[in-house]
Amino acid sequence: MKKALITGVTGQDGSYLAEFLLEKGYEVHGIKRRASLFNTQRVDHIYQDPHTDNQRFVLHYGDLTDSSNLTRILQEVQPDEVYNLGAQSHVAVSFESPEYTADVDAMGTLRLLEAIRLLGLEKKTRFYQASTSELYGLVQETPQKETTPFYPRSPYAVAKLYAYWITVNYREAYGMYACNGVLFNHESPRRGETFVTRKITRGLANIAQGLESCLYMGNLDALRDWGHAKDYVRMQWMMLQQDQPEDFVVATGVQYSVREFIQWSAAELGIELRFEGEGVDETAVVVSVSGESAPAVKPGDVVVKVDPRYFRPAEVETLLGDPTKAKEKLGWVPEITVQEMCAEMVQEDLQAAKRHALLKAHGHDVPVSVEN
Ligand code: NDP
Ligand code: GDR
Repeated sequence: MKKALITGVTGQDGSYLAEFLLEKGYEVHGIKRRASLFNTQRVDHIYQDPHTDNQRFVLHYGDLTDSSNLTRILQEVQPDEVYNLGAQSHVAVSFESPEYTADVDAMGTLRLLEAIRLLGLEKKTRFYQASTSELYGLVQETPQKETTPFYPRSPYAVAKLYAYWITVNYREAYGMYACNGVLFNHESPRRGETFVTRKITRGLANIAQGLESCLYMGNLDALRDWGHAKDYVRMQWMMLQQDQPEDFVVATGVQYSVREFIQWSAAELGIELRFEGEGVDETAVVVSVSGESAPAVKPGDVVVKVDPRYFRPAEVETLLGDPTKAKEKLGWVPEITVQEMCAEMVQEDLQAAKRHALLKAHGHDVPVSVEN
């Protein structure tokens, strides 16, 4: 039985990858951080009691800032494959916490690679690094492919640039099977609440149910190539099953704006929106409402406003990936369209908002967290 170790197992991708590898028959080990509240919601459904026989999903406490603990876990598990998905992954937050972001995202990658090497696992353990389209930043070529030059635009992207190159370096210097997946944005109902897609689907679902009144957004003109996390974790695994390690761009090859994602999400709730005004004065106004999903909304309501606090000190305006290499060499094609994904996310957030609204109607006024 193959063994995999996943850093960031409690995150969006970590949870889908753990499910995927369990289905493939792997023994899956994940590193979770100690937190004052439970932070395992995304993997609770696959949790296995350590007191049962044949446990195939095992969680270890650990942190990418602590090499002694990474070394101990690697020594204990002796994994065939390591997926380094753990990161301070929020671009805007990286401007607030640049040093921590570098420690986790850049140095954390080095700590893992070095631990593999020092333990003598460099010929046994295959390594996947969660690299990112943010490396392209101020884009030098469109669409972006494996050979496109990088121009990172945030402390997050600069940290990930180090991680990208240290992964290449360990491959070239020590013959490790180590590779980078340069993944474009990928989302799902499990996406963190403060990334733009989930902020939109959750915010509009809450507004539809009367739990919030307005969604405050940053740059509506940003263009992204969005895919579904389920499709993208499959590719993470495929990259570690080749004869030779290589880096791959993973993308859909289609881009849309944040404004379009807002329109689709509203439409899924039966709300037709019109964008009015320009720049910081731009708003989205309700034109009409149909169906049962949005009882709290009426024509003329302003449901989206721009708030400059969500602008970034340096923005990545446009990203569009070219997944040709992934298609031709690995036969990878995304199966879920961005519109299908958006509908799935809205429906899940709507169910949650309805439950919340029901509690509220019965006097249980649980506050809605709108921090973003
Ligand atoms: P999430 O933010 O959902 O998950 C990040 C994970 O990293 C969480 O499990 C988090 O733990 C963990 N983590 C954070 N800090 C540390 C630390 N100091 N030590 C150990 N673990 C830590 O990200 P995604 O699942 O969306 O992304 C997975 C990876 O892919 C990340 O590296 C991200 O940068 C990268 N990426 C993501 C893309 C996307 O569109 N989703 C695109 C390209 C790259 P906790 O749950 O406790 O917070
Ligand atoms: P990104 O994702 O920065 O691309 O990083 P995010 O969803 O945060 O932003 C995408 C674009 O939307 C614009 N935007 C807003 N973003 C947020 N979060 N909140 C807003 O209110 C808002 N309004 C507009 C942003 O300015 C940006 O242009 C994600 C992360 O998952 C990274 O870890 C990963 O590496 C990259 O995707 C690929």
